[in-house]
Amino acid sequence: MSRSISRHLIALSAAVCLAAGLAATPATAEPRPKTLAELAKKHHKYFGSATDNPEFTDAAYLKLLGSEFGQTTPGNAMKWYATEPKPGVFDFTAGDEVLAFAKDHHQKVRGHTLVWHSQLPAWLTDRTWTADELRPVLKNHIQTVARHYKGKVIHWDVVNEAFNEDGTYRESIFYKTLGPGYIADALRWAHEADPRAKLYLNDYNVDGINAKSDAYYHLIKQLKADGVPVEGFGLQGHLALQYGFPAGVQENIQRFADLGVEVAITELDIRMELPATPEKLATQATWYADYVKACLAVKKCVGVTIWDYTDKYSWIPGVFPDEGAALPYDENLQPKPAYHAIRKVLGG
Ligand code: 9MR
Repeated sequence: MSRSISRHLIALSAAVCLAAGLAATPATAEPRPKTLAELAKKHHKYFGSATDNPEFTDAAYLKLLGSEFGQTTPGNAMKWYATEPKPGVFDFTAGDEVLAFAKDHHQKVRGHTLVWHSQLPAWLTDRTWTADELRPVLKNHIQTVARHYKGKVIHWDVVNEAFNEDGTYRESIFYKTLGPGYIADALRWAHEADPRAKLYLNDYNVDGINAKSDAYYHLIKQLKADGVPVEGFGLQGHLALQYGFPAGVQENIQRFADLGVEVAITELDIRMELPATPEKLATQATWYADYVKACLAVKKCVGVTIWDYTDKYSWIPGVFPDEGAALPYDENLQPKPAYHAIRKVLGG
């Protein structure tokens, strides 16, 4: 190759590189904004979103789920009806699908939930059980599911929604058949099956200090005194603008931390009566910020999960007619004021 041709080639390739470089990073480009996951990580917390398997066909939805969030919780995939649809016959397909997505996107996963009065298979609820019959069924369910997901979930919501609003035990099939000791048994059995997952009790309307959160406070204190492996308390955080912001959220989180358990905000959403107005969306944004702030203020509050991230897939309209707009992204996956408020409180 002659010297002049090679000089031309060098000049040409330099020009191509320059053009490519300019196209990739124009001189005016801002650095990529940090994701909620990255912002939360600076506080040593995770920021996550629940998800559900039918949503896995929505590519635009998945792109944000996988990029913005550092943690996910399967909304339904690990519940009893899904994991043990027939007695002793287990199906982990849906849960495994969520786990595979989370693994690909370096997300932590919360296991939800082993023992709950709702979304049980008919074979369990359509008959009566004696304690001697139900106990081994419950143990086998907990241990088979927890063993399958061993090492893959950071937490288990072992018992979900065990109390009524007034702090009395919910009369679930488990309570009625086995008595209150089913909670300690469930925690012990789950711990045997997956000793490293942090074991949680989880409920709604326990954000502030009230009769229901008091019941958990006393129960967890007793369980710890008895050496039962309870390691976390989950505040679901399903709020509604029309009921006001719960009083004492930070104090409540702190009192559980002081008992020696960690706390997670597990299912945060803030619904409103429709239509959503700019005023309501602004209030919602303040509430999201205030709730996240309460978690940031307590070292043992380990992270926040919103109960899916877009109004497109929120459970609210299906359950509360004429209510909705509960999540930080709208139905077109566009961020709402709440999203910007959360970013700000996380330091973004
Ligand atoms: O998000 C879940 C929704 O898809 C189900 O239809 C619903 C059935 O009750 O459960 C939803 O999740 C619940 C969670 O598992 C426990 N806390 C309350 C949540 C909202 O109902």
